[in-house]
Amino acid sequence: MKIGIYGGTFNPPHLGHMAAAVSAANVLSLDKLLLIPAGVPPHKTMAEGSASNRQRLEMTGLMADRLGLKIPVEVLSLEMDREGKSYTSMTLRELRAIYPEDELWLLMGTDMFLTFHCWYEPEVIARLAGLCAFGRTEKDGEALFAPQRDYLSRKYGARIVTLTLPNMVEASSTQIRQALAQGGGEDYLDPSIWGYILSNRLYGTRADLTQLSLSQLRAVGESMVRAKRIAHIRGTEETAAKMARRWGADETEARKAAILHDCTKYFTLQEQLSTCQKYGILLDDMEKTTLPLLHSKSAAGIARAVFGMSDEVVSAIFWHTTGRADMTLLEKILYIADYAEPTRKYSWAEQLRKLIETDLDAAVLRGLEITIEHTAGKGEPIHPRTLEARNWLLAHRKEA
Ligand code: DGI
Ligand code: FE
Ligand code: FE
Repeated sequence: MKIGIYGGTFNPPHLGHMAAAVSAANVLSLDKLLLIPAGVPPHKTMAEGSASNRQRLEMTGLMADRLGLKIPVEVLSLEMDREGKSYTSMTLRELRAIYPEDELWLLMGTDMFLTFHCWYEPEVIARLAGLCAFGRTEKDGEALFAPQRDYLSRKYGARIVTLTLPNMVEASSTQIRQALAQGGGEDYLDPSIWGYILSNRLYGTRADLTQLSLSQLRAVGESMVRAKRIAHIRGTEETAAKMARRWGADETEARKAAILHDCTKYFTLQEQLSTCQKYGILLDDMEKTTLPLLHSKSAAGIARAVFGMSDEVVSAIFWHTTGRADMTLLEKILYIADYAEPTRKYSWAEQLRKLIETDLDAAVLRGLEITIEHTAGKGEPIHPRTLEARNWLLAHRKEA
């Protein structure tokens, strides 16, 4: 197995790191990638708003998920956990013990590559791993790399691969932190990592979470979920926005409801229950034990208490999984945008996409029926609110 090892302070991880990791994984045909945030001495983390080790670890976890690689990408805390001085040669010795048979490749930027011979125990590093250096800009091409490559391979017998990443974002974490403190920086960051920084008020960002712009709210919401759910959430937002224009609801409110509707989807049962308790949301017995039903409740609690959403938005999120009798316009829009959005590939989704343009109640009714069939098909109990929602529409909806 070929294993890439990418260390850094990741303070914060930015698009340059991500482009480098993806290119190296492809060029080297890696089977696995390890991301290793460096330990930072405590005195260096004292600056106000600086990220803690745990926060850098979490941001690196977001980066791992957002790379979109097909291979496993793991985040290791071994350097952060180490007491005292920490050297790459120590890390490689530990990894060699875990992976005795595998081919290790150490990924590094130009600066690191050019000073490699000054590191602690370069001969140990070169014996345990191949070196993969990537130029940050077109400028650090062959002219810079070639002499060092010859020197290191002669002196240490190092195996070396160098690559230049064209069109790569040229930015350093230091510059990005400065930009963040002045209200910018998002152009250099994956949206989820920008959202994580805003919601944790890192690097002097000082966001008021109840007053976020739509793009900030979107980023913060995305930072709470896995990469694979983001397309669904964006699709739901655009569908809800279109429906709001079509049916006369407030488009911004529809967008906010959609952005947050699944933000707690990956909470564990315990996290769902404690979030609901924290925000005073009462649950019935079925909800307490049915994980898929809980995320709408916990997300509504967070939408209200953390993000200061209006009652209309909170209620749309609260009812988006089961629906209820006599739903508001915004509740209907979110309920059915969730099913009709473009990434839903079921055959019924195409039918719903037509219905949401012509007959809103018929679309919601169809969505409820699909849920009931689907849930019954899995042998799971159907929530009473779902049945009430359907029955209410059967009794009250005006035929189009
Ligand atoms: O969160 P999404 O996947 O985007 O969609 P959603 O919030 O509508 O959740 C769908 C899940 O909820 C799906 O696994 C089915 C489940 N669900 C919806 N209504 C009911 C239900 N599960 C039970 N047991 N009873 C229901 O009435
Ligand atoms: Fe949902
Ligand atoms: Fe959803």
